[in-house]
Amino acid sequence: MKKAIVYGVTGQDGSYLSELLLSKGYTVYGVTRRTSTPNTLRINYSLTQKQFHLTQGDVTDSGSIYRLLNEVQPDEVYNLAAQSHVGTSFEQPSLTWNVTAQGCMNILEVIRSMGNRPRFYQASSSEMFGDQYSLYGGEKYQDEHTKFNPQSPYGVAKLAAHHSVRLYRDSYGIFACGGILFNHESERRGESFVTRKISRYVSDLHWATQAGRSIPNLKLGNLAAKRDWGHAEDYVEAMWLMLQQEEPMDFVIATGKTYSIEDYLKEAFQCININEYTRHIEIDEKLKRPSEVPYLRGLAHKAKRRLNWKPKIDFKSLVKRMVQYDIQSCGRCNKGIKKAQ
Ligand code: NAP
Ligand code: G4F
Repeated sequence: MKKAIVYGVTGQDGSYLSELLLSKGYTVYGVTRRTSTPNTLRINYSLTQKQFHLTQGDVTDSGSIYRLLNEVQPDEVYNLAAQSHVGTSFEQPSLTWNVTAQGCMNILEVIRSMGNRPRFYQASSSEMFGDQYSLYGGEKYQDEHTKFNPQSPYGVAKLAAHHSVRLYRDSYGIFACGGILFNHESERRGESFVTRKISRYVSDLHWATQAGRSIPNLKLGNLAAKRDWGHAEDYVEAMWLMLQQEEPMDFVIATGKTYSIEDYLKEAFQCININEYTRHIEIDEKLKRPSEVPYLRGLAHKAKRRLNWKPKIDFKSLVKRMVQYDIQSCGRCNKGIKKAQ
């Protein structure tokens, strides 16, 4: 039976990946930071499984990484830990660097020192491609050969980590892969990311309308940016597949289709039969970033060819799933409040 360590287990991807690994018979060691109150909501299912162990640690603390990896002697290590919010990275660049770039290097260094070296997955990001307009002057897809041009402290930190993975693979023969994943969302997406912010608002609006109430408009930043959005459940499968190959290498994981924030808004509001969504939206200049990534569209041909991977959930189904989930969970919560009263 294989053993895997998952850094960032309490996050969106960490929770889906743990479930996938458990379903494949792995023993999973999920690493979580010390928090003053529990933040294990997303891993409630994994916590009920005998083969799942939750352990405390932090990617900025090399000693804790050293002890855990040497004690567990895992077959695979997945580094999903990051300060993953691009907007926040402009406000907290040093923290973003320490966690997102240095954290990856810390794990690689421990792996380098080990006798039985585990395979390593690094959560690289399409944010590393950054602004492709200024490079190519138009809308162009991105793949493993595209030049990187990051536009945020987050993108810069992810690129440093990505290059570290390549360097340690080439220099020391470590089995390390960088999965360049394009945006992927889900019912478990953090609430400050744009898709979940919108699905939660649509749900609130639905229930407020049912109750004959109105709610304040939704404040958003740049609506013109385009993203290649997939579902996280599909994407964690690609992470696992990368570590099952004979040779370590990097892969782009994407749907190949791109949509603007406006497209997402339209689709989400249509789920509650509202076509005129603009009267519910307000542009807040403070939510616009000092530098933006205007266009992302990935081509995952290599992943299709070598991993036999392709996404199953398309854009429309993704939006519908997110909105319906929020409406249903908010509905349960409303009923709960009524009962308590
Ligand atoms: P997420 O929900 O924000 O999860 C990030 C995880 O990292 C959380 O479990 C967080 O713990 C943990 N973490 C933060 N700082 C840490 C530290 N110092 N030590 C240990 N753990 C720490 O992100 P996600 O959407 O699941 O994404 C997973 C990874 O893929 C991230 O590295 C992200 O940058 C990258 N990525 C994501 C996407 C996407 O579209 N989702 C695309 C490309 C790449 P807490 O719960 O305690 O905060
Ligand atoms: O949802 P977002 O914050 O995701 P972003 O910046 O694309 O980053 C996500 O995907 C990356 C992969 O490309 C990951 F590496 C990263 O960890 C993260 O998961 O913003 C998407 C777009 C941006 O153009 C942003 O400017 O939506 C725009 N936006 C407009 N209004 C907003 C808002 N973004 C957020 N978060 N909040 C808004 O109110």
